[in-house]
Amino acid sequence: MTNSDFPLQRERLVAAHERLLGRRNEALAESNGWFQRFRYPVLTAEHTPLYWRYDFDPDANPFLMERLGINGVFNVGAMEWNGNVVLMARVEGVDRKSFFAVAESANGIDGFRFWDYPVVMPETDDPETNVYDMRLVAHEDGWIYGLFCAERKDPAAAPGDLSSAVAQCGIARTHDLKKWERLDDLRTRSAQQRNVVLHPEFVNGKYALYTRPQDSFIEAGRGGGIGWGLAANMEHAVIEEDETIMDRREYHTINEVKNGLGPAPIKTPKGWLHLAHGVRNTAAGLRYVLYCFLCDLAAPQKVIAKPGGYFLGPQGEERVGDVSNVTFSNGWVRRGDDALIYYGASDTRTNVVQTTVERLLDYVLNTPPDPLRSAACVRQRIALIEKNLRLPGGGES
Ligand code: BGC
Ligand code: BMA
Repeated sequence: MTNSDFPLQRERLVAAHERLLGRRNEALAESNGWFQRFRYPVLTAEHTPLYWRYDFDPDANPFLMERLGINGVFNVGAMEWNGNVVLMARVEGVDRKSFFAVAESANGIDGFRFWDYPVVMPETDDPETNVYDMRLVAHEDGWIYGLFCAERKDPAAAPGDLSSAVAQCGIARTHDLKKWERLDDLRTRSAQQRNVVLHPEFVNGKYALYTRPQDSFIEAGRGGGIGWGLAANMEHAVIEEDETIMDRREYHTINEVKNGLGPAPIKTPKGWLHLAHGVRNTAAGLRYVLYCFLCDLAAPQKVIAKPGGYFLGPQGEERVGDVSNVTFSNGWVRRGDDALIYYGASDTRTNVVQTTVERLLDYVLNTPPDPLRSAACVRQRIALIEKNLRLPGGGES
């Protein structure tokens, strides 16, 4: 059968896609001074090239239908690239498998376009089923590393259990973000690893890795939080010792159930600035929020400042998606004093907030820590209230 409307339908499709890619983003009114939110996501499933999804051959596809749908684009790694911003997106097909693809923009706030092809990531001898959440790091050894979660069905799963999985840290490196050399998966003493991040500098001549030891696929179990360990090389990366837990999970906080590092830290004169995610349980399921902390420049595993509570949580439309109530970040970019923070909202789309390193430092250094008990929180707030009420005009005029 033939479809005489095919050319017109195709034209409309392309025009609508171009309108989406060309849409300027709009800064939303600021709320708390920590960052600036924007009206539109920077990447969604609809941003992926049409030729990744449709078959444009009128004979083979007279109805001009999608042949390979995309479910979501979220949890992006990020870096500067020839003066532009590139995002290493987790693109998830409607078949639930994720893959990586690079999208580039001049200002990092709108105008993101995917490169022609997704990343062809080589497999190891033990091929994983799914890959996701890549952290991109330009290491001082001269390579760009991509560390990501490589997930395989748990070989020990009981017959009929088709959900139990083993998460490990996949490692690959590149010079051009196109041709990737796959290295061995990271080996640690922990049964599971997700959210592993490479520190951008050598530490005592070794590669330093932020880890997240877990007993099982979903439960942290004895895994106490964000870990830290050293590896002699990246070709066959092994953390021989038990990882040091540098940021612990705590009862009745935003990271009670689990936590994990976001992107690699930003180096500032006052310390290594970190963004992480914390997960707590609720009657409506897990809630993922982002939080910040600062580490010692000379001893990057030592936390020196940690504000209480979350820095950024899902809000409005962001709250709803494939996995609702989730903000997750594995990518940010420093451009001069500006910082662009990318985050996946509810495992569906990618959003950005803009701030400055100066603001982030002020935030981490001057936001009081979590006092861990209601009564102590009230004392903390009263100290602020009293201080303000002593100011001329009660602090409000
Ligand atoms: C999903 C991840 C998720 C993990 C734990 C994986 O199968 O792809 O997005 O973080 O399960 O829930
Ligand atoms: C995880 C992450 C993310 C995801 C989140 C919520 O454990 O690794 O991929 O955004 O769960 O599903």
